[in-house]
Amino acid sequence: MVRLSARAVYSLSLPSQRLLRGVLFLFIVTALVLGVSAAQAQSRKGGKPRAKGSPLRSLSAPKVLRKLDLKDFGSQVVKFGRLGSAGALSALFVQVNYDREITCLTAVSLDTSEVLWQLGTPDASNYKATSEIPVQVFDWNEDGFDDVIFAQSGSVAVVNGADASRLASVQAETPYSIFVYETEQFGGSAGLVLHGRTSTTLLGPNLSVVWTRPNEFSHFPMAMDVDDDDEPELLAGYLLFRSNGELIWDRRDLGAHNDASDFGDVDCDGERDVAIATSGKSALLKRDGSILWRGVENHSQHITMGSFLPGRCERQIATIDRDPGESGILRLYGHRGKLLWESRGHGPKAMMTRIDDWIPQSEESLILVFRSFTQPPMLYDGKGAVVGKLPFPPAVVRGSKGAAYGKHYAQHFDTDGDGREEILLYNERALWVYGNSAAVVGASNKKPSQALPNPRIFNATFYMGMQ
Ligand SMILES: [Ca+2]
Ligand SMILES: [Ca+2]
Ligand SMILES: [Ca+2]
Ligand SMILES: [Ca+2]
Repeated sequence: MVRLSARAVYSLSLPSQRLLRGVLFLFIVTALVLGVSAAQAQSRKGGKPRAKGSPLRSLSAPKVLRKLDLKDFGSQVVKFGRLGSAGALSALFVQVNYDREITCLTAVSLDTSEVLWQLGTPDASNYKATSEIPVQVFDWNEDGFDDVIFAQSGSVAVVNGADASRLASVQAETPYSIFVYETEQFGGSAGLVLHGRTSTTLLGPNLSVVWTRPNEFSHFPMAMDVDDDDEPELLAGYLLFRSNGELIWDRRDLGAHNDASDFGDVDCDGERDVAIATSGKSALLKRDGSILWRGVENHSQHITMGSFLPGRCERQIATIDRDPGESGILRLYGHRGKLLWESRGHGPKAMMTRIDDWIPQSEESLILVFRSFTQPPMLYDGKGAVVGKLPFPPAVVRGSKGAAYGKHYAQHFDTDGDGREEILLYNERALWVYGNSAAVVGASNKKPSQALPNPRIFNATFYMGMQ
């Protein structure tokens, strides 16, 4: 490179100095432009690990598709499905009182914002939820449109999703959570699991009790076929049951309680594995219940497995740690339990979920971290880089001093059938739908995995991160 000393420059005439400075300026600008372009090209090829805070990838930038204002029926508990007489893609807003009793259900079309029906009396002060609420949206009577299953006033009821007319109900103690169990034992119809604080009960399609077992507190069951016989077993807390109620294994030694769980073949040995956030150190189990490895968390709250590092048969495991001192730590582990990276400071109430179909024609999963009070929801890739920031505005919400991101929540599925997931964010004031701003180029080579009906949506839980 040519070097010019300051003395040599100032020995030139004034017009020559200006000319030289202009040439230098153009040189620097050109070099910067070429450098950024080369870095972006390298980033797109994925050949170089991106540092945290590197430019967002052009294929993953989120944009707002629409926004719904929630008037007096807003809630922090929202379920999704096809409701109303035409089966419109809808949100069901669930208001509860301080005793976790459901006080109002409001079905709203996501396309038109029209209120399709309302059951109960809306009250804007009943927006709050601090735990699971026993309600799900699922096609219980198998007519092709979703219905609403919920516990209220000592009974479990099913109302027709078309008009909220009652289809069935049975007396039952209010469970902590309701789970739709797609077991084969009822000739193709689903059963309902009432998961309580002291027991787990399976109801048949006619809402009669099939079996009930004592259990300890946990948030939400999960169905998984551990032995590949096409009949899913039921993980309820730390107990794994066959669909007939027979106990397969008991891992109550793992920790306080099962906060969240996920399953899939992490180590690519052909057998599904079970990941559990234990309120302590995360655990990955073989399907026989034996421990493969434990994580490093103080309070593992959310856990999910995915192809965050695409192109490998093995999968990785992401967790959120509610560490009391270092609250809100996002971690990613390799399939053998090696800690790959961690990201701190997401806040004490941070949540996380896996997004599978965001980047077009890609098998790459991303991690959505949300409910941080200090920043909008972010999409992370498997190398710990932020690859998308949701344009979610801080808002003055009830209970917050001034504008903050607050206790917003997230859900995600393919709302328009283009094979890509949309992300839905909501607080008690409004619901936003976000899509990927990148254009779809060519036909998708993927089978849409996130369209409705989707077991992850009809078995949605407050304690996300799981299947
Ligand atoms: Ca139905
Ligand atoms: Ca099975
Ligand atoms: Ca395995
Ligand atoms: Ca879509």
